[in-house]
Amino acid sequence: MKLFVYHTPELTPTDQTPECAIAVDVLRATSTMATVLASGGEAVQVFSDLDQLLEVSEKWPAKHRLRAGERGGAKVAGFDLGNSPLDCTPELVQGRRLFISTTNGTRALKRVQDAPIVLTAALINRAAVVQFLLDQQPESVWIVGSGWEGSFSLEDTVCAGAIAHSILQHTQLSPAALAGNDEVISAIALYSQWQNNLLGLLHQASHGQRLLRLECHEDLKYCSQTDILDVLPIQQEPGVLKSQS
Ligand code: 3SL
Repeated sequence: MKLFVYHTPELTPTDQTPECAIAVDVLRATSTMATVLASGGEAVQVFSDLDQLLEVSEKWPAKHRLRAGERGGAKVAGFDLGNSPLDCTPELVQGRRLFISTTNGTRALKRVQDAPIVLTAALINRAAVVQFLLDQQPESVWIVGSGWEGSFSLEDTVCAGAIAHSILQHTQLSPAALAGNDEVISAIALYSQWQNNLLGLLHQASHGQRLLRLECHEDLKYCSQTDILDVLPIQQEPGVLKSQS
């Protein structure tokens, strides 16, 4: 297995596709997706465009759908939810499909949706993702951070590092043997430095600070936890993720 880390969707090569692509948006899209599926949501369907989301979800029975829209960290007017994982309780999401569009996270997923295997990862479901990689041994794996409007995000790269670090712990591989690019080594270094204070790192992150200004402190706390959900969001058809059982 060769692992590649890309800090943003824009940095991924346009002339190649990996066997397995993993989209990461710790704050907060992929944390929300993992939470919805762990809470019994039927599926998560992602859209870059809000109008398209409304059009497609309109064809779905109202009692079986939830519409989540986020722009600039805030809930889009008229949608059921914004992008807080804490709103996705089993009572609310059980048996329903979440139609979601967020500023960066859904864009990252769209960028890699043609890969044969597409997963989403966050710190909260890191162990499930690592277990899948260890079991399936895909030849090439891209971890793609969502970043923020084209630039690097600490929280996505630390999650990439958490995944790589855990793979190294479970295998005999050396960092150099696992790494397909230098970003993997730097992501491992970032995680190694902050692994005991991930909440502290999210407080340093520019998007973490944006969310704190929006009074989302509890979201940061929740998203900074590792391995609390045993759920693997895996793409079933382009843009539709379900939990692999
Ligand atoms: O950019 C995104 O996709 C979001 O996850 C942003 S936010 O955390 O909902 O503000």
